[in-house]
Amino acid sequence: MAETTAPTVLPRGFRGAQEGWPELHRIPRPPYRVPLAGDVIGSSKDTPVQDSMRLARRLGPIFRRNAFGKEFVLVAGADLAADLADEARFAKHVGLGVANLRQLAGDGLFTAYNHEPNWQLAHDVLAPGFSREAMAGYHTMMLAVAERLTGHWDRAAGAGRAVDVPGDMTKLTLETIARTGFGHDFGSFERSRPHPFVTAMIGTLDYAQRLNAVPAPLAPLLLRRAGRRNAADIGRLHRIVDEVVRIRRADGGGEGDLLDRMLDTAHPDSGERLSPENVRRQVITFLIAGHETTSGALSFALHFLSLNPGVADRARAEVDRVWGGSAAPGYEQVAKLRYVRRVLDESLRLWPTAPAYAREARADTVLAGEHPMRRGAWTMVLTPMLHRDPAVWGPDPERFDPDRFDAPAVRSRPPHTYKPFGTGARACIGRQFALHEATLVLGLLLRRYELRPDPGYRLRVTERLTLMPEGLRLRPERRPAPAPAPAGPSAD
Ligand code: MNH
Repeated sequence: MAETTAPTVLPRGFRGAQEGWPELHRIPRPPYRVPLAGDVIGSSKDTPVQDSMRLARRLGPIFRRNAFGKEFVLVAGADLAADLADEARFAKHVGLGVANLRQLAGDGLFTAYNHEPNWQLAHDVLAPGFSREAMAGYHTMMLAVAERLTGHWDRAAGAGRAVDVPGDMTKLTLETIARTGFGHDFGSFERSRPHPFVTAMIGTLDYAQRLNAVPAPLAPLLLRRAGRRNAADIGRLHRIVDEVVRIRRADGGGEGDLLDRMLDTAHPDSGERLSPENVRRQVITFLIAGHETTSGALSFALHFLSLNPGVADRARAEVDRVWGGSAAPGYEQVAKLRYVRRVLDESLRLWPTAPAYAREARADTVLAGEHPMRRGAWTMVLTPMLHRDPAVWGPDPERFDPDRFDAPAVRSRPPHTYKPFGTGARACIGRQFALHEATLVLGLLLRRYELRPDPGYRLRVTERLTLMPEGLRLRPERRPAPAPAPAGPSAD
């Protein structure tokens, strides 16, 4: 079948692989292609990642897909992903889903093109907000938000009710980033329905994903209603963040949190500050990036804990041993939960909640010595398949096993085989924040509850650029409080 040609109107940031990959024909593709529509057989607009995972299983470590003449290359194998991690030859590519978010977040930190000056400016101004000292400062607020969650779960446990795990984790992580980063309280736990910020955010993430499933030139036509709803969602998000900023300005400053950095902090060298327009983009970026993926990570981890009682017992024993009966574990006591952290690492291996990242060639190069790429050509790393490459993870990569992350096992693996937070200069700035928050919360929940699965639940993963275990419910049961910590130095 003849290759379809690229449409003449491309969304910004999209370059078809037809131009950038001179030996594209050597890269496997699905056997059945529909003229114009492309590889639509057996694929759904709602599950692009899981469809790509199926294709990877059939086609191997590198393959291509075509939708409406948009041809792109996906990488699922560890050797190829390791080569793409070479920052001298490759950089972040803002394409597909990420490019579709530029309507919302423009040159905010996540969606900025590498060449946009506001990336480096915002990166340098905001990075100290993720230093160790800054993180230690967030800890008490994180604990306070977690107590709202346990209050809610205590009531459910008392009534023998199941809890809505993704819904509750979203309340928790949104409140956490809003309070620590912006001194703002969205009142999520007092609401019976999600905060309008969350509803509008889900709308825009979903729309950004759907934009990939229609031919670009026809998007305004085919998605007219959805496009109008998306514009309304963006307007709603803008109004919410403008209010957060207005309150801060009226208060005359906060206590040196992320928002203070965005508003008042000059670049250490150039003295430059973020413009009001850019501040708005950063606030939206951090409120979304700062909670949606952490919520998914916690939800998947709780799912796996509920299905693996042996793992849960071991993790719980660690929490009891390290934290004892201390009502409020200190900052330092969180990083000591080594096994709980491995549970999280292993959950993010199987279901990395930001499931792909794109890389582009800085100059003409040959990927892994085999696939020539022209300058600007790009590919997507399909993280869930990178994390299942049997050459790295062994013959049974689907098995949930936190011991894959004990120190000797990690040392025995080649570098660049585990990438839930992306790679290089544009990797996640909030990684330590997310890991601290999630480890703390898992520790608190394990210590307080047994997590009973809903016997009828089968994992279904929803996609809205990010991944989430759809409809996951658990039945928390209070367990007796552990004995107070023994006096004197502990064995840990
Ligand atoms: Mn986060 C970039 C995953 C938590 C803020 N994040 C990325 C990337 C991945 C990612 C992958 C790289 C994307 C790309 O290459 O296109 N992030 C995660 C995951 C979690 C997460 C799996 C939780 C688990 N992220 C957080 C938190 C914050 C945050 C928490 C903020 C408090 N992330 C960002 C920002 C970027 C980013 C900002 C963009 C960084 C840059 O480009 O400089």
